[in-house]
Amino acid sequence: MSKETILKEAIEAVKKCKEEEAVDVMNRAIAEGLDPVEVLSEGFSVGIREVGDLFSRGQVFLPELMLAAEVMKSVSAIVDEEMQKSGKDADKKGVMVLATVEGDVHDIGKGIVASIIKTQGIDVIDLGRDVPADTIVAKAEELGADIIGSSALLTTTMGEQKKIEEILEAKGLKGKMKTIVGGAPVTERFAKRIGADAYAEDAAEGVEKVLALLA
Ligand code: B1M
Repeated sequence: MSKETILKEAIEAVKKCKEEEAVDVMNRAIAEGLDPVEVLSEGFSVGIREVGDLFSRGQVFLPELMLAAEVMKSVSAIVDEEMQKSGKDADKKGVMVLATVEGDVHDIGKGIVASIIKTQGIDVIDLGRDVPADTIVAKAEELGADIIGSSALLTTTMGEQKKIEEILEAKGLKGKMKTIVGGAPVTERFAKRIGADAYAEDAAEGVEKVLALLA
């Protein structure tokens, strides 16, 4: 089966909230030697964003959005498993604390970022979602983290990423502990404005930027 067909099936499975179908598509993609991260980002993620657009136009409602998110969680779990198999022998390069900021429960993208960064020999401590900025910094300090990564999916929660920078500044940790920000409404310009050390548009770029920060 061609990659295009698999990607189309992936998009449809999320849009129709068909969990079993989605898992089957992902397993077939892996069996056929396709890159699961590519299938996730060019297939399933496109599907969930389309559901989000329909939601913002009032054409689907919150329960469907939540069901589609559950489908994403199931396929992301398969990708995570695959990633950990391929990355288990990587040398340890650093410690990263990662979280979705306070007020925000969107954690699918952050989960994908965590799965991929882990494969590079980076210890990723995922604090979950809706995590206050001071908790993120305190945990990073406690664990001696090299990098703090934060994800924000709502325009109303992006300000929490700025708060992280402010706390680091107040504690004299700015520059010593590096920061990377991401999430759909976040931009390179916003990252620069708040003083973050790096911005990544997607998980693949996230890996590149994190490795560059550690180097
Ligand atoms: Co909501 N939501 N949601 N939602 N949701 C959005 C974000 C929205 C754009 C939908 C829309 O209206 N079109 C909109 C935000 C509008 C805005 O702020 N301007 C929205 C809204 C309004 C809401 C609620 C307020 C709805 C309501 O209750 N009325 C509510 C808020 C809850 C809260 O957080 N307090 C809400 C709730 C939910 C669900 C719970 C139903 C569910 C989330 C489930 C979950 O995550 N566990 C959900 C979903 C699924 C979405 C959409 C449809 C999809 C998000 C997603 O998973 N994308 C989203 C629409 C959209 O984004 N276009 C939407 C797929 C994922 C792979 O991509 O997360 O962007 P993404 O991650 C990417 C990159 O951004 C990047 O890499 C990832 C992988 O490539 N990245 C990083 C992300 N973090 C990074 C960190 C990095 C580096 C890269 O370094 C640290």
